[in-house]
Amino acid sequence: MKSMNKTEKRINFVEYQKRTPIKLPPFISNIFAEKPGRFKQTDGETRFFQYTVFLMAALITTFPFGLYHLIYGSVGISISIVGLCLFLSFGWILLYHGLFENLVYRINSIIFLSFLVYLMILGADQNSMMLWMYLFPLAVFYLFGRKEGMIWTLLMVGFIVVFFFGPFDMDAAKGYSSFFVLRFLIVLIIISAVTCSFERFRSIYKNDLEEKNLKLLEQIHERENAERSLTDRELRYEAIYLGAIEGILLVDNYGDIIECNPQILSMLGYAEEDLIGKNVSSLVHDDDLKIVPSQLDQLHSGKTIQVERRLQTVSGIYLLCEESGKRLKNNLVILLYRDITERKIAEMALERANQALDKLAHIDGLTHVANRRRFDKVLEAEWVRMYGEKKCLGLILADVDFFKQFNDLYGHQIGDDCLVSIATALNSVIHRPGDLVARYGGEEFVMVLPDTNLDGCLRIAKIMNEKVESLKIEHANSSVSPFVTISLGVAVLSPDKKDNRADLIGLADKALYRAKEEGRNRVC
Ligand code: GH3
Ligand code: MG
Ligand code: MG
Repeated sequence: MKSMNKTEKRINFVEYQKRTPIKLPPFISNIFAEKPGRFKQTDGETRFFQYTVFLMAALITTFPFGLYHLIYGSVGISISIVGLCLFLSFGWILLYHGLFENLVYRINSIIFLSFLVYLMILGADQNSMMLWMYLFPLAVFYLFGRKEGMIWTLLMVGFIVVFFFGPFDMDAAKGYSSFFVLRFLIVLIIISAVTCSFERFRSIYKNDLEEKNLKLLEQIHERENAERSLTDRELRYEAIYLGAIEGILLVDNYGDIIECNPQILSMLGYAEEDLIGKNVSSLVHDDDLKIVPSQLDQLHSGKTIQVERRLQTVSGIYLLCEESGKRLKNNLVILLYRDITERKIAEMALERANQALDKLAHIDGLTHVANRRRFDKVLEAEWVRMYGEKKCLGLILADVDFFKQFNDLYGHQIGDDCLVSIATALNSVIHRPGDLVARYGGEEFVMVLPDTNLDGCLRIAKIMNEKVESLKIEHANSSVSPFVTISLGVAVLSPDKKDNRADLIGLADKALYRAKEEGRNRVC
């Protein structure tokens, strides 16, 4: 088998120790154990304060006593007393650095108890009388320590009682008078009471102080939070203000500009110092101010506004802007300007396109009079209007005579030109805004004549008939005239229902049919 080398052996020993630590009896191991919380009846800070008080008291009462012995009495006593003082001071240094706290307190307890025993054995001579004084600060110290201190103090009291009044009849005890012992016990009790109440007062005061501290900390924390959120908000506002695509003006009661953002400067071309102090109305086009005067009064009354404004740039040209505003605190008004010039141009182009589209949708492509679709709409609207106004609505249907033959003879192109000429002629006859000429289909036209009685309609139809013939468009294949002619059917109705306008078309169609039957180129 391979033998272990030195390091391995040492490691094994450490391992062994870890597994089986040296077991001491509990009352010994407890003394050396660094158990946190054994003295936790008061906190470390208080105990340190107690120890300091005790040390001061001990040094004041015992140290001079030790020096006295060094000069006049026994060297042994003086060395032990001075040594004890040094030991106490050393303990204080350890506590000051937070070292071996429990050990220091516990060794002290043992030493003082032994001292007490030693004192008893010394008997009642003058020296030991002085050493008794030493026990007072000890009591003070332990009573500060509350529960644990109480135990030690009771032990001490018990020891004294047994020593003096017990059944042992010890020689050492005989030297003290009962008065001295009683006096000692009474002083001990008084000191206990005083220190206990002092400690209580101290803890109340401390709690109060801690509470105040806590409140103060909370206030500081709240203030810090508020400040942080304020700076956050300021940053956000700044970001909005600087990064906005709108030009922003901050104006006062009179409309004088007191603040502006970079966007408005680049929109108008002004330098900041030139814009600040100007009145906002001086930037707006005069005509716009005439249409919508300055909104400041409205804004100050708390309303929000939105108007279109032309703003003059530094070079004199105008930007079309959308102005919106709102009153802020401190009588200030924020005005936002969005440049809508391009949007407006696009809108206008769109409107024009829409109008063109609308025209296309309602105009006949060949003759440029209204188309069938428009006719339907107008007829519907006028029918309802006449129904409401209890007036009559006239309708004329016109059809080109022998147009098939015209096409056959002259060709469709000439036919189309002929239709355009007829449409223009028909259109030239009507003058009232409500009248309409529309291409009904093929070579048929229709005229809507609101608020026109039968006589009026017949007269217009007659004029149309004559006007077309007077165009003198040659038609060699017509059997009624050497020129192109039209036949017209007239109908007039006073609408009695809202939706029976088809009757009117039917009547006009019948009249047109009769005109054709009766020989064409006429009005029926
Ligand atoms: P009438 O009405 O007198 O009875 O005879 P007509 O020859 O006009 O008869 P019909 O209504 O049957 O003929 C319509 C003709 O109109 C048919 C077609 O050749 C011609 N027409 C219809 N629409 C157009 C058009 O847009 N352009 C041209 N050039 N001709 C058209
Ligand atoms: Mg026809
Ligand atoms: Mg015809």
